[in-house]
Amino acid sequence: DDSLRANHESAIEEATEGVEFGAVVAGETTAAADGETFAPEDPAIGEPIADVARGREADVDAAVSAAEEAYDGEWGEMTAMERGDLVREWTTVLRDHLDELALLETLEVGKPLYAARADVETGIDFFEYYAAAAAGEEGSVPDVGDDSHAYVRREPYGVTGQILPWNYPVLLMGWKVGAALAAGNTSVTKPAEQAPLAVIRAAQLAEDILPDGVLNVVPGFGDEAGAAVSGHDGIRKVSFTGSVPVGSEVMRAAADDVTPVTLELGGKNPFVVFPDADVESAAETAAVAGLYNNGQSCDSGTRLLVHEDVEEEFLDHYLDAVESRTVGDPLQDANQGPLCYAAHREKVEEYVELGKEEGATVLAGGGRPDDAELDEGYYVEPTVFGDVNPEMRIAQEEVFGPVQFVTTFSTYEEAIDIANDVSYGLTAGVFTTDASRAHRAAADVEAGSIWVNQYFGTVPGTPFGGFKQSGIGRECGKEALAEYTQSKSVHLALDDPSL
Ligand code: TXE
Repeated sequence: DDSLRANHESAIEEATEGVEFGAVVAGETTAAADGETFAPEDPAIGEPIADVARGREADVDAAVSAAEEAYDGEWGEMTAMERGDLVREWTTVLRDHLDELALLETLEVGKPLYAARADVETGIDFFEYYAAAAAGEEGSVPDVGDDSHAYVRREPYGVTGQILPWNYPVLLMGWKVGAALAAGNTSVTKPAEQAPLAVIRAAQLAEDILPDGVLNVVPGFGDEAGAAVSGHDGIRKVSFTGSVPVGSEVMRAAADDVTPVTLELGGKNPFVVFPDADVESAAETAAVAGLYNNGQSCDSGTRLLVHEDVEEEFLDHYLDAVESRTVGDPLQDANQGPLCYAAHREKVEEYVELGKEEGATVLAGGGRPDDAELDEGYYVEPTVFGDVNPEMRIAQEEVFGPVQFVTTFSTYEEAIDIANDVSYGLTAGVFTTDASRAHRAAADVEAGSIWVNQYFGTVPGTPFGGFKQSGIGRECGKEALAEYTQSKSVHLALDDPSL
């Protein structure tokens, strides 16, 4: 039997055999304190993958105690170089287990294997980057005159908390936990309830390398384990990626004991094609910008703003690119698998219906793929809307699915106005062969990252984060290390040198 279902069932067996998906606390995998579990689903077949410990407040408390002890112990005494050596040792083991981790992500997120591998590898790259970057930090020595000497130390917070979404589990673990540990903190991480498996497994692979309690993972639901992390008074810094309403809630919970937060809250990102652009290349890039990871990316380029003179040429190439994408079994490396979970597909489908009701025209997709084998999974066709007015809800709200729209502009000012007229400001694409226009647009568009004649270019060295409601603070790059440390100024009086 080589049906999609049979292949997934045997892949689930292969990926989960002999693994206990518990909480990882103090270097050990344990059941939840009350013994309860939950089971994330494989969205390609709508079946549970494995039982996972359902962590709650008591489990987060235990993890915070373990993390405090680790911070007060040998971890707190190590140099950045020593910590980095251990993290790098762990990344060697992670790379040895790349296939296993990628398979888990394919099963829990629904992303194609090739993408899961690429995403997990990127996460591992981030751990390595931070290990090296932290070792290269130098502090500073300001000039304060002859009578005094001053220097600025950067110190870790201690125990830090990370709340992860489901779209890029190990990659975002790399962004957040990588920076936290490299900067000298210990961590308590809460993976998303839809996708905790690869994160738990990655943490287990550190059990013999990192000192106990440095890296803790407590799986569970947002209002249970998640709220216990954001409201915990032993956690001195919280980093969260997810939706705007939950981001505000995390911030409110953290505010009670004035815990600093880094929030990354999604986007509704413009992709602007000026009339002098290489239109064919822009069109092909646009399809990937909107459809990679099924559009379930905070940095998806979903609002295609195209100059009216090149609209026809753009649409020709772009719709070809969209229609040539394969939707199917993620284990067989289709371009797109299912959406991550049932309720999420419902949300995406509601937006597709809303777009139709608001009067937009469906230029591609608009429904579920017509393939009986895919009926059990949470699939949606890549969907493109035309005749969209920028005021419509589908033009303003984050859909987080394979849904893009095309609208035109006639002047530079109009393009910038539309690009900026949303509550988000995470990323933007600018397509032009005019260098001056590229730099001007890069300055005028309100977003934390601008990509010119390319899309998706986040590398470890460049900061990533949002303007406006897309968030607070920055991840990636040295800014992330700064967010995971606090400065301390030290002043020392210099005596008169006479003997
Ligand atoms: O996010 P949630 P969901 C957007 C995207 C998506 C929508 C909903 O538009 O359709 O959010 O997705 C934890 N206290 N993004 O429901 O609920 C939760 O358990 C503490 C954008 O997945 O924000 C999970 O670990 N934590 C995005 C994490 O928060 C809580 C990535 C995210 O869940 C909590 C994902 C609480 N009260 C979704 N409630 C991006 N920025 O890339 C939930 N959580």
